[in-house]
Amino acid sequence: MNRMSILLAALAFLGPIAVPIAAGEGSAGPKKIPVILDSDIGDDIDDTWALALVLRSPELDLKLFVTDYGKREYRGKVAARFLETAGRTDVPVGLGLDVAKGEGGQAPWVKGYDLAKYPGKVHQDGVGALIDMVMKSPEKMTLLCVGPLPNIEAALEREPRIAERARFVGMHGSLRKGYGGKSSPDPEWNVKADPAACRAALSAPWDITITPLDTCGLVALKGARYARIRDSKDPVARALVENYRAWCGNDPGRADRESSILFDTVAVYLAFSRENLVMERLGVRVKDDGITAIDEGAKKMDCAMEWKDLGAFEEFLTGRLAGKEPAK
Ligand SMILES: [Ca+2]
Repeated sequence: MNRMSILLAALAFLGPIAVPIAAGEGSAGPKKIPVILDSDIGDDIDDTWALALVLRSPELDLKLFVTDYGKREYRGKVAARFLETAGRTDVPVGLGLDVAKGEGGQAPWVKGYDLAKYPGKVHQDGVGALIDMVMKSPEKMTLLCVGPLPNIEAALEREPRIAERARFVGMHGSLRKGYGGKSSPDPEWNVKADPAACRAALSAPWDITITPLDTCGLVALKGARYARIRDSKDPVARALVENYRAWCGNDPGRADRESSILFDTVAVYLAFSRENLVMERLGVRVKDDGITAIDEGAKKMDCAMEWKDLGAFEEFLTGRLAGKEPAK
């Protein structure tokens, strides 16, 4: 062996140890995927689980968090305090469109938190920050959207070229199944809350991947899996459980037993993997009543329609969120 071949052999030997490997199909290799998370965090608790999963997924590089669907100060505080707890104040927080006022179930967790003191950047024009981030990114940006979509409609109007420079991954719709695995579709909340905005996002000329209720509506952690997260000492897991306890409000026992339905976590997973999912390429039309109809004449998108192994996904999610394995 000459010196070069010894070196190559050594690298080949060290490779799996020294180089982080991105897991799952759909990832291009060890390079991280740049993502912007557009979320209605602070209403249903699953957005907080989704943010935790983004922060605990080495495949993803969170570039910006943007609050969507109003309540911008409140949602901004939940995101900022969560990022601060996770040691990720490098992530800017953008405040999205002011389409609704108020707070939600996680208000006790941010009582007294001053958004102006967030050590990272806070953008008052979150839609503008999103557009800038997409337009200036050297690589195609992933817009990870887990709420109603007023920001995305506004961003497409202000700068249509974002559709050439980003792909859309979202938790939207209900195609063959409804809430709780029901055998007919429902108007899914993220669509029904603003059907016109959803139609704008799901007809823009970008690549689209969605998890409708057909798959995301079935994910919940119970028993030993949930207990690993509930009892974890990991700071992100602890912040997650604190938020969940606040959100459970007058049913505190629920946070001891099990998670709620974790819809949005499936969109995060789809940003880097499809391994456990059966994907179909379908035309999807957004109707005014919030129904998303399969329509071969409509814009085609990759839809996660069934689980190959839901248990394997729940185990994966638990491992990511519980942090280090507890000592046996
Ligand atoms: Ca959401």
